[in-house]
Amino acid sequence: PGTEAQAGDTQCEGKLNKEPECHMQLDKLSADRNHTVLIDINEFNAGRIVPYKGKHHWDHLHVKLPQCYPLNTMGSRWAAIEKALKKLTDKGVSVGDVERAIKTYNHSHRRDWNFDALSSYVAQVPKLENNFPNVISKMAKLALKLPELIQHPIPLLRQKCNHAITMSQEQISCLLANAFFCTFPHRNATHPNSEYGNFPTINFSSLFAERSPRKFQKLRALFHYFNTVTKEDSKPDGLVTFERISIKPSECPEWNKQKGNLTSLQVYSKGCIEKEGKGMLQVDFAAKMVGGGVLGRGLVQEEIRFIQCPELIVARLFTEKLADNECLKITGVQMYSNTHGYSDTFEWHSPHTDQTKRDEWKRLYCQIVAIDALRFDDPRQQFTEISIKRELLKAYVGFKRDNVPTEYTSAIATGNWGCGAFKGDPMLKALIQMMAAAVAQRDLAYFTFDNEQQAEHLQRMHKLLKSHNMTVGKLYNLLQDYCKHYSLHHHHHHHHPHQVKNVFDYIREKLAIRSSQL
Ligand code: AR6
Repeated sequence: PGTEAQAGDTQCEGKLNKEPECHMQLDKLSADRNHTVLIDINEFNAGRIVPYKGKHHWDHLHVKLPQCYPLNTMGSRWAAIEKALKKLTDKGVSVGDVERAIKTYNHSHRRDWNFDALSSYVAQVPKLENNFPNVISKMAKLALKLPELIQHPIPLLRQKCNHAITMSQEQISCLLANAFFCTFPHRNATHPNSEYGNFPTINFSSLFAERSPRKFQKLRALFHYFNTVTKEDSKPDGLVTFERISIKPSECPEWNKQKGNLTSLQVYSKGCIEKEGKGMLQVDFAAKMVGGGVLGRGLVQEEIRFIQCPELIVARLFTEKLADNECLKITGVQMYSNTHGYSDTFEWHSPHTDQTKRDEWKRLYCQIVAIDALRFDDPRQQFTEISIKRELLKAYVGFKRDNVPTEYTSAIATGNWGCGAFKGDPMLKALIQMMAAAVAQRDLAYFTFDNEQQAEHLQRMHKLLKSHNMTVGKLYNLLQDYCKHYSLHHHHHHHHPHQVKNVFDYIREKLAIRSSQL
């Protein structure tokens, strides 16, 4: 006994690779032309985290920091910010004081920015949960440390660049405190042709306006984060890396020529990516502008993750809109909050103590990849070669391994990517992710988010495909056949779209015919 289970069992079910177990030791932390490190590496190797010094740049390749704002007739912008924020360190400040402070250096928005949501939060939040004047005072002090904590320019992660930025969690907290107080210059314009029109917003002004239960819950979580990072005994002291990956056309797989077989797939009807997918590469069902509506009304998978792990929000400061061949990978963010519910039922629940271990660079073993699916207003658009290719490429750039052997690479934790707000078909999207994972040679954990029937169907489909030794190329061709079938039948039945066979039924029938012909 036991011999049977051993043979070729490296991919056996239930054995998905996870960090830190599958971790391959990292080289010493170092910076190069593709990796900017905002802390001093020599100091880091001696066990200390100290900001790295450099010369700031005020240009289109770097984040424009408020302390670098060119002197003008109004004097120094940073001096104005310092003066305003210092007032907030007094005892007993109100929302009105915060609003007035922010508007002194955002004078042009003195009429159009409103603080309803923030006022309503302060009026409703239990005193024990948050002592507003106290946390505001600590946040103002933290924000004021910006010139001390960020002494090296932060490159913008622009389209077509492969570049990583590593910084400390303390630096992130300071940047986020500045975002809260809306100090980042040139980041308030809303029209797409403005200087940062291709970037997400970062100043928190949108979060303070238009009260709603969602904003209330978001503010609870964010204040909990700021409370935690400003407390001496809970201040995080590790590093986080943000990496933009952009693949060249020459690196794009030719899908119909892929001879690789599908990798393992474990489907779970219970659990979620962020908890049960711990240690794996966790997919963020992203918007092109990372973080999506986190600073506004949005509150689905991506926004919830950004609220639980607010360090993710800082990516919005420097990550340009993702193109079709790009993703953003984030390593080392901490989870600060436990939450319940989803969308309108979402609630901040309690502080989360993140027990995740850290790697050699003091980053938590937590890796997230932001990939944005296509939004389908008309579901028919997705059953076309062009859409399928686009989604395959997007999933592939997210799943692609670093230069590390498969046995040291974690599995991917994903689910109904692109199938909620973006209205994709869960069956098609699951097949696409299976194909991309196969080319990347990684296993998949798939969370159906309480849908038991879907879990069953998906696991059965995977088993069927495996039993037919289905390759990525053959599956790709089957999908193309399905697209033809779909457009033909959808056309005939456009009043009854449900009469078009779904993609799983189609594949099952095709494979049954093939078997019977053998
Ligand atoms: N774990 C596993 N599955 C989940 C989880 C979770 N934590 N949360 C949700 N699901 P959606 P999209 C399932 O709509 O369609 C945001 O605004 C659940 O079944 O968030 O790609 C972004 O910023 C849900 O219906 O992703 C984008 O703008 C499904 O995953 C946009 O939404 C899809 O979640 C992306 O929309």
